[in-house]
Amino acid sequence: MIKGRIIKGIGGFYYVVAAHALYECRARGLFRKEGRTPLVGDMVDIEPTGEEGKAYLQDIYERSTELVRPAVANADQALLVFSAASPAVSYGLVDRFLANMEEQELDTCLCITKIDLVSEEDIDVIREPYEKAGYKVYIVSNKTKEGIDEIKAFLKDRNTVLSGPSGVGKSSLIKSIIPDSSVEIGEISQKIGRGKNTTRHTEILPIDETSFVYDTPGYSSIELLIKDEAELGFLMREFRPHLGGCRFAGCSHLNEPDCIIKQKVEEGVISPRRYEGYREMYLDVKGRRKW
Ligand SMILES: Nc1nc2c(ncn2[C@@H]2O[C@H](COP(=O)(O)OP(=O)(O)OP(=O)(O)O)[C@@H](O)[C@H]2O)c(=O)[nH]1
Ligand SMILES: [Zn+2]
Repeated sequence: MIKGRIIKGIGGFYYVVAAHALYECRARGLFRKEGRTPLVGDMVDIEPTGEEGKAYLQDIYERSTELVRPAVANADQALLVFSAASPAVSYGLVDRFLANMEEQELDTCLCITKIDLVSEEDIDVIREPYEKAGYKVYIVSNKTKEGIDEIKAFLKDRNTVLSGPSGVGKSSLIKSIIPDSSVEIGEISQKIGRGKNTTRHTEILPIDETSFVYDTPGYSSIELLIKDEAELGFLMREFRPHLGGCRFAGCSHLNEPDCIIKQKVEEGVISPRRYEGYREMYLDVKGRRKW
């Protein structure tokens, strides 16, 4: 028996790196009976079958974290990647991703790519709402390599989920960090300005012995994990210190009088952009619940 890590799962096979070798593994039938599903990121015991590069997945170690979206184990932080331009920032997607990460209690930082395509003023406009909310925002260019060293430092000795919409430069970022990695870089389709979704499966890539990135597929929409819109305020980092300060206990922060959140937006403490994101998510969750 050897201990390893699941780095990829495709079509019923799990790819496990153990003792510096890659094994294609089938999970033993018992997992299904026990209702356990191996996840990318799981530390596992495998038993080589005797055939070269093949093994059986025998046991899964206890997970330090378990995410639903993306479905991975043992990640300890996330980096949300989005581009300053081409494609333009989808603020709605950023807010949704952050809300899901807050719900799953995974610490998240932001990374704005393609800063070589816009002015410094443009970058400040994009990053400000998130810095105000309390998020660390990195800015990088995969072209000039500006900001890459800071990302390397952020990734050092951690298991980091790399996530973001299609075409924002996640694969390029990995190439900037690990120049000899084999990830594919898709050409943006000029007509629709969107990526080709080159990455289709989550895959763990090693940066060094103790630093790993979880490269996840790009997306064009995100479903919120929460089912009750009343919880949404708690997922907004910058709302939290003020919650409880509204006149009404169940304040939705949308139309009620004497709402501390709306007051903080007016005072410039909370960014109007983030408040708008909150409003959209609130109405979305509420609308879904009716069905
Ligand atoms: N100018 C500029 N172009 C970039 C930068 N980063 C990536 N690109 C380009 O953007 C396009 C998409 O890059 P990818 O790295 O494939 O994007 P991705 O996020 O991995 O895309 P998916 O696999 O679809 O999720 C490619 O044509 C890259 O050359 C950057 O910092 N500056
Ligand atoms: Zn309120």
